[in-house]
This record gives sequence, structure tokens and C-alpha cells, in this order.
Amino acid sequence: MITGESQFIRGACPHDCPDTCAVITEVRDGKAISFRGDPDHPFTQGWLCAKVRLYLDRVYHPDRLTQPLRRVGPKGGGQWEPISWEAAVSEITSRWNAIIAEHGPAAILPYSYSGTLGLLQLAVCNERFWNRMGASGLERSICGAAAETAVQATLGGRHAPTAEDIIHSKLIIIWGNNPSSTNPHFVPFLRQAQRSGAKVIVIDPRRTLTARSADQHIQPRPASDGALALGMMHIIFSENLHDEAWLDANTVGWRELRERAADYPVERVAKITGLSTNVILALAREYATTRPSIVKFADGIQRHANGGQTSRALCCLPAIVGQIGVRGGGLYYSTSDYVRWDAETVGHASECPPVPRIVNMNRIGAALTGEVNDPPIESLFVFCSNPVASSPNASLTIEGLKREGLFTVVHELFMTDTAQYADIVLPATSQLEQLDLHKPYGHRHLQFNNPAIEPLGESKSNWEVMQLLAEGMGYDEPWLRQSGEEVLDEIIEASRQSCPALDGITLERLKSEGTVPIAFPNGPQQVPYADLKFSTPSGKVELRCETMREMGMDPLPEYIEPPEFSNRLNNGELVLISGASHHYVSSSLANVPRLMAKEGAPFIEINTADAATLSIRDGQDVTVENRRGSCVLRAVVTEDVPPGVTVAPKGAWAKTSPDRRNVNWTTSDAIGDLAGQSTFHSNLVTIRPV
Ligand SMILES: Nc1nc2c(c(=O)[nH]1)N[C@H]1C(S)=C(S)[C@@H](COP(=O)(O)OP(=O)(O)OC[C@H]3O[C@@H](n4cnc5c(=O)[nH]c(N)nc54)[C@H](O)[C@@H]3O)O[C@H]1N2
Ligand SMILES: Nc1nc2c(c(=O)[nH]1)N[C@H]1C(S)=C(S)[C@@H](COP(=O)(O)OP(=O)(O)OC[C@H]3O[C@@H](n4cnc5c(=O)[nH]c(N)nc54)[C@H](O)[C@@H]3O)O[C@H]1N2
Ligand code: SF4
Ligand SMILES: [Mo]
Repeated sequence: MITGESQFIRGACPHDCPDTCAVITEVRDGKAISFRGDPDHPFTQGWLCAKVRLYLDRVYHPDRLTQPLRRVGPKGGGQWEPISWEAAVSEITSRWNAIIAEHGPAAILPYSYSGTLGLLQLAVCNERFWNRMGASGLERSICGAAAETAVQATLGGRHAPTAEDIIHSKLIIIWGNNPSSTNPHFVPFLRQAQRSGAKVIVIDPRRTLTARSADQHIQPRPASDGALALGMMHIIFSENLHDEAWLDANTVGWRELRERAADYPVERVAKITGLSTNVILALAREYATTRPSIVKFADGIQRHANGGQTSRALCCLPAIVGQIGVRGGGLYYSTSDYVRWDAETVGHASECPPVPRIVNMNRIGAALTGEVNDPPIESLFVFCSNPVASSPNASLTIEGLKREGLFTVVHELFMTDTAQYADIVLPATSQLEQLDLHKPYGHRHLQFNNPAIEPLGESKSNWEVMQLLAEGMGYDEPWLRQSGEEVLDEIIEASRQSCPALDGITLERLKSEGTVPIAFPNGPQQVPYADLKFSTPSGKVELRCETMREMGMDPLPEYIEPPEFSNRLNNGELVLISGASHHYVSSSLANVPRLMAKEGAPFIEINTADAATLSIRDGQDVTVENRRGSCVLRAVVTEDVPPGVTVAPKGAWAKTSPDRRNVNWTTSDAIGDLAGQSTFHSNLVTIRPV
């Protein structure tokens, strides 16, 4: 350490956000003293969002866990004794050895999601140790599984344009996506396009921050977008506005899709969506006749029981009007598949026993309370996730975590809603204290994260913990003993074989440059699918999609109302959407006092007319309830949501909420139509003053 002088360390924001900002930490005398966006980064452009600007508040939060803790009182009782790492590892591994002897390793379940998105600290730690053990697998479908699967099946991969190219669009449809909160660095490019004459249409039941600055805001009923998209297709086909030559050359099944779309005449679609026929007709015609036109969506819209088919319908739209492969046109979903890490090197699965079974993470409460048997889950290891706060049907999750005999270990930075039910809590490092490599899902660079400071207290990174546990279990494979840099180097080198996008990208370069653009054969502005090659089984855009049929779905997009909505009792039930909060990332950062002050008390937006019917005043505390559970939220009476729809953002911790519960006490753990998808927004509640 150099004393008295500042060092500037390049890093990456680790949060679950498409922007993966390039950050620079200023370190003096071993302490981080400032944290900024890299001014030279083409996407970060020198600024950080409202959440992460205050990152040092998180890193040096007085509540950081700094030593391993062992539960002394009853589960969830909040009484702990500090123990050494040696004692913690020895207790964990001896409990696991006993469980494995009695039930086999399938009785042990790792549970993780997106506390960090790093290759080393998340992807590798999701795989290597657990594969070696033969533990149960986790179906990680809480976020965007349905859309990811739909995009890959329809187009062959997740390839989005560079944000700079949005300037070429003339019509930008932002469909159930709220970039002003969830993808903020996209917004300056959007504004620039708008200033250059592009029309921006936001389709979202809620008047979001993004909708406020759009040229048009269309508010369909929740989960009706599949019908809207099919209705648009029907108008486009019947008015002969489709691009027949393009469809013939580049798609399979367009005539069948045309037939399917004919089931969605505009009057029917108006009924389903609650929109006027004029709005639907104008939207379809404008979309078909304005070029280039682009559809941008993300994962919020597909957290419904029909999210898979909704995503499929959105993926098909740009093909109908021949806008795929066009600069400024097409589909803007995710950049995740430009670089694909070599799965075998990440997980070494071929050298391990097969994964004995897979547990859907959305069903964690049910799984822990009897749905998963033979063997039952005897031990849970949670890292990079806060399921009590962030997974659906929280009261069932807690019932599961309280089960006597379940041995729960949580590796965390903080005593979260989940950690408080653990038997052993292990302290985790923050991004400033750990090494990692990030592949963003919202831009086309790789971002390296050099550790900037020493681990706080006795905290350890995920990879260090996996190595300690491997040693404790007596696993001595060399790929469980590599340093973090060796792991990353091995993965980059192995992936390069099949991934030309890694041309010229080495660990050395990443370490020193921090930001390295992905290599595109036709330059960094390369348009997705410009070569009209699609890595689907047919090599074309699969409007009729056999992969869907193999997954038990209708191979053509369709609209089916979520069962939660069609079983509506009509006793004043309202739809509750719980998307992203502006100041937290899921439940991460929701314990930072300055962010909590900005976000305010956990709230629910209710339309003025509904509030009047329910005798609810603005600012009043209300009980939000259904058969799964309830929580108390502050009523915001507003015209930003239409009658029948309410919005309560995710993220608030139960611990710091008025009645020690959050919105996930009401959300459903039912599984959606595709890929085990969560269905948070297919949620009906009743609301009354407290
Ligand atoms: N500030 C902030 N940023 C985040 C996150 C966060 O928690 N906070 N979370 C991150 C994560 S994990 C993710 S996955 C992404 C998600 O990014 P987004 O998908 O942009 O975020 P969401 O708020 O989940 O959903 C977007 C919008 O979908 C709308 N929506 C819900 N149901 C429907 C529907 O049926 N139809 C239509 N048309 N719209 C609907 C919601 O009203 C919401 O405004 O954001 C990431 N970025
Ligand atoms: N009601 C409702 N709930 C939702 C959603 C919704 O739309 N509505 N959206 C869902 C979505 S999109 C997502 S992606 C999920 C996210 O759900 P989770 O993945 O559970 O995300 P978080 O709640 O942010 O919890 C992440 C935890 O990881 C910890 N962490 C961070 N970095 C590290 C690390 O390096 N090591 C370890 N060991 N821990 C670390 C953080 O401190 C934090 O407590 O939430 C879902 N929850
Ligand atoms: S949360 Fe997103 S926008 Fe904010 S700093 Fe991180 S990557 Fe950038
Ligand atoms: Mo997510």
C-alpha cells in the first residue's frame, strides 16, 4: 500500500442491471474514498445511477457482517455467537457429510440468484463445487427465463443492437420496460433519438418515469400484451402491410401465424386489453409503416403466467414487418449471447456425477415444506440471494426455513430477511473487495473488476468460500483449487475456441483496460442478424417454433389469460404489479439509509376511483391482502395507474417495513407457461385501510 497517495482502481458495478457500469474507485491508505462512473466508457459515460452513486455507503455500512455467526437461540430468534471460519467450515462439512450419508447429496440445495452477476463469484460458484458434490440443481427462473427461452428459440440467440444505433430508429416501442429506472444509461440515447424525430411509444399499465417522457403512452390491462401483439399482426396482415418477401425468405410458419392472428380481430383485442379499437389500429399501422421501427422489452412484462407466449409474440412482430437485421430496427432485448462462456469449463460437469434433480427456485417455500421429497431438502446454502424478501409467497418460504432439522447456511454481506433464519451466517465481501469479470446484458463490452480494497473484517468472497468448503469436504480436483485469475483465464481461453467475439480479448487486457469491447467481425456497430443467419434449427426466424412444441407449448404464439385473473372472484380484487423500485436493485441496497430516505416508506399506487370506492386516502397505511398473505403499505392515490391496477415496487426489506412483511407476502409462487418462469405480477389482492 502506498500511503497518503490516491490510487484509482478500475471495476464494474456487479448489480443485476443491464448497464454493468464501468466504475473507478479512488483508494487512499487502504480505504475507498470515492466511487465514480468511468468518463471514458461509451455507455456509462461518467455517471452512475441514483442507487450506486452511494455505493460506499453500502461497502462501509455499519451493519456489514464481518465474522461467521452461529445461531444460539431458536431459528429466526436473532441470537448469534461469533465463531471462527475453521469452526464454521467444520460444522458445515460435518453436517453435510452426515446428510449425504443418510440421504445422498441431492438433499443439499444451493440457492442463489443475482446479488452479483460476475462470472467468477456467481456463475462458477453456482456450478463447480455443487457439481462435484452431486447436490440438487436449482432452476434459476425467478427473473427472465421465459423471455430468454422465447428469444433464443425464435431468433437463435440474444443479440441486441448497440444503444448508439437507436438514433437511427424512427419508431421506438418500449414495451413493458422501464429503462428510466432499470436501464438508465439507455435513456440519453433514447432522448437523442427522440430529438432527432423518432416517436417513442411506451406500453405499460403504469405511467412510469419512462412513460412520462414518451410521445404516447398505451396502458393495456396487465398480461394482455400477447393479445395486443397478435391483434397488431392481424391488422398488419389483413391490410397487406406485412413484408411478404422478407417473410418468405427468412422465416418459418408465417402463414400459420397469419391464421393464428386471425383469431384476434380488433374488437376482441379491445375487449381483452381494455384499449380502444382506434388505439390498436393506429399502433399497428404506425408500426408497419414507419421504418426503421424497434421493439424494446425486458423481463418485467413476462413475469406473468402467460409470459412465455407474450414474449414469443413480441419476438415475432419485427419479422412480420421485415425489420430484423436493419440498423435502428428489430428487437432490443439483451446482448447476453454475443459472448458465451464455455459451459464445461465454467462447471466441469462432465467430470462430476449427474445433477440428481432440479428444484424451481420460485417454489422454494413449497419445496422446503414437503413438495420436494425423496430425499427432502435437508440443507440449504444461500448466497447472492435474499429469497425471503425477493422470492414469491414469503410466508411459505419462512415456514420452510423454520423447519426443525433443516440446516441453513447463508453467505451474505448483511443480516437480511433470509440470513436471520440461518443456522450459520458467513460474511461476504463486496464488489470492491473481490475479483471478477462481467458480461453485461445491456451493452457490448466486457467489464473487469479489480479488487480495490482488502476484505472488511473476516469477510470472504464466494469463490474463497467454495474453495474452503471443497477442502473441508476433501474434494481435491485442481479446478476447485485454482486462483480466481486462473479460473477466469481458463474460461476465456476455452470459450475463445467457439466464440469469435472473444478475438484478441485476454485476461491481461481485461485487467489493465477494465473495459474491453466485444469483437465484431463487421465493427462495433454491427447490426444484429444483419447477415440474416439465425442459429435456430431451421436457420430462420421461427414464427412457428418446434422448440416450443418440444417444451410442451403451442408452437404459435397465443394469448391465454393467467388463471389467477380468470378465477377472479370480483369482490373488489385489484391486480398488483410489483416491478423495480427506483432506488434499490431487487432487495439489494434497500438497507442503505440515504436510499431508503429517497425511496420513502414502502408504498402502493392506487387509482383515484378505486381509492374512493375503498375509502382510502392518499398517505394512509393500507393492508394489502390475499389468500397467500398480507402486508402493510402506504397508499399513493394517483392517476398513474388505471382503475383495477395497483403498483407496489419490489425490494423493501421485511425487517424494516411497518409490519415486518413486504409485497412478496402476497405474490404467487405459481409457475408460468414457459421455462419455470415466476409470475409475480399475476397477483390479485384486496386493499383496505389499516
Ligand atoms: N432501479 C432498479 N433497476 C433494476 C432493478 C431494480 O430492482 N431496481 N432490477 C433489475 C432486474 S433484476 C431486472 S430483471 C430488470 C427488469 O427491468 P424492467 O423489465 O424494465 O423492470 P420491471 O419494473 O420489472 O418491469 C417493467 C415494467 O413492466 C410493467 N409491466 C408489468 N406487467 C405488465 C404487463 O402485463 N404488460 C405491460 N405492457 N407491462 C407490464 C411494469 O409496470 C413495469 O413498469 O431491471 C433491473 N434493474
Ligand atoms: N415482488 C417481486 N419480487 C421480485 C421481482 C418482481 O418483479 N416482483 N423480481 C424478481 C427478479 S427480476 C429478480 S432478478 C430477483 C432477485 O432476487 P435476488 O437474487 O434474491 O436479489 P436480491 O434480493 O437483491 O438479493 C441479493 C443478495 O445477494 C447479496 N450479495 C451481493 N453480492 C454478493 C456476493 O458477492 N456474495 C454473496 N454471498 N452475496 C452477495 C446481497 O447483499 C443481497 O442480499 O427478485 C425477484 N423478486
Ligand atoms: S445499478 Fe446499473 S445503472 Fe446503476 S451503477 Fe450499477 S450498472 Fe450502472
Ligand atoms: Mo431480474
